[in-house]
Amino acid sequence: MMETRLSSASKEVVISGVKQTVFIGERINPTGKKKLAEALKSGDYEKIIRREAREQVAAGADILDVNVGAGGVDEVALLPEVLKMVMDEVDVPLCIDSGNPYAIEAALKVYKGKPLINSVKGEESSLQKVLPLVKEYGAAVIALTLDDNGIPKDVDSRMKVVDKIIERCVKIGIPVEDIIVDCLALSVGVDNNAGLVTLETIKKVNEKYGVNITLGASNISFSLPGREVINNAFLPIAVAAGLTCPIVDVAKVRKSIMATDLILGRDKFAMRYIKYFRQNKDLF
Ligand code: THG
Repeated sequence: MMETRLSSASKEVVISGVKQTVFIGERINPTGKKKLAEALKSGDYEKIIRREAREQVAAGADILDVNVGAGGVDEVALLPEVLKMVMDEVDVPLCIDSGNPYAIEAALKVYKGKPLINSVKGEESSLQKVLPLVKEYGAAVIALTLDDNGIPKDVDSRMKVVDKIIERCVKIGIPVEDIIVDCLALSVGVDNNAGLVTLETIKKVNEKYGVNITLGASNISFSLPGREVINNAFLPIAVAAGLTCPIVDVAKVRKSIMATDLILGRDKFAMRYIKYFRQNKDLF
């Protein structure tokens, strides 16, 4: 089992399957958030960004994902500005979330510490643009199990994408422990096999490479009612299969994952769970 080490200006976070699950906070992302999208477009985003950063860390986020991809914004200019603001507000490692390699590079230039780049895909153009940045800046990277043809429906095709990305990383000198694989959750409301394919891919990646594994976990419940209960049913199974650092709305899933870590023998004497319970009785 590999360890991925990420850092902020003064803090290190270690991700590993034998330790507690690491939470990557998803909320600095305009997807489905009209207010944040408008704020990013108008330039009047300081209050909302600082608040989302502060509240997620208070809710237990170990790492924050930062995505400013709203329609009509200049990500190359905006991503480093928002990143600087988040670094000024909280001292946790950040996950630089953009499909634009120029925005990723601009963000890397201002980042203090070792960040996580989100993400590289299995297609040539993405591999050629993103991997040299990962290497040059000594970052870690999320490898998506998809390519030009979209998200493969079956486990073997997703594994082929994983094999390809890992081979290319190793070839240019990126350590395997700095690759975090995203096995991709799709909605079980759209395809009732989607959960099984994701879980099976997680197990295979874990067995074959022992690398850390992430997921945008809330995708599992997209288009369905009562999303929170579905997300909270899915996450523990995925953690048992090998998921080590989900991208989540931390406040909505922390309880279940703390209980999951306890059940999986990752919480000695249940100290962490009990401490959390004592400090947050109102949540139980
Ligand atoms: N894999 C990787 N990165 C990712 C994803 C992934 N980054 C983006 C996304 N998927 C994960 N982040 C989010 C952020 C928001 C939502 C879902 C995933 C979301 N927002 C609510 C909505 O759309 O209804 C808004 C809720 C609110 O207002 O609080 O669902 O898969 N590597």
